[in-house]
Amino acid sequence: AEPTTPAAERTLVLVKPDGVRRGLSGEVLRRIEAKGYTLAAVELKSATPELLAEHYAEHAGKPFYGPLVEFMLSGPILAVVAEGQGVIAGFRSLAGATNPTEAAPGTIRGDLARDWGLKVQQNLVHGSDSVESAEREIALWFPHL
Ligand code: RTP
Ligand code: MG
Repeated sequence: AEPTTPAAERTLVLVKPDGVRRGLSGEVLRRIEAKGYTLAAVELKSATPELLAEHYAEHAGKPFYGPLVEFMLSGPILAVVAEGQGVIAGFRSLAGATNPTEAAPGTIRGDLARDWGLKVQQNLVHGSDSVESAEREIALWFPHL
């Protein structure tokens, strides 16, 4: 029998307002495609408090939650569905550590983001952290997909 191909997964990537503002949307898309993943959907969006409350439900009550929501409302966001085998963990590797000062060179955050001394990490991108998160977040940001 033919070897079975692992199922392709999908993940939600967001280029956060700092990334869009700095003109880095194309650079993020370039890195996703250069790695060999496929773009299944790309749309420039404005978040709402309601959408962010659902998207960041796991962080409600944390000290950075208020500043995080304020930051995510500060400008347009590029929402992306990326597809490919292992893309959920693979994009997290491309993104690098949450804290841009600690993110390794070669990663999106390591190469392109820094600590600005603000109340929240402005770290350019979001990537879903599990299959369950990815399905939940894709349904939130792309209800028609
Ligand atoms: P993301 O969800 O955006 O892909 O990032 P992540 O998994 O690496 O980080 P997470 O723990 O889920 O935190 C969500 C976002 O909140 C901001 N944050 N700031 N102490 C801080 O200043 C702080 N901690 C978290 C970041 O924007 C982080 O990406
Ligand atoms: Mg997260």
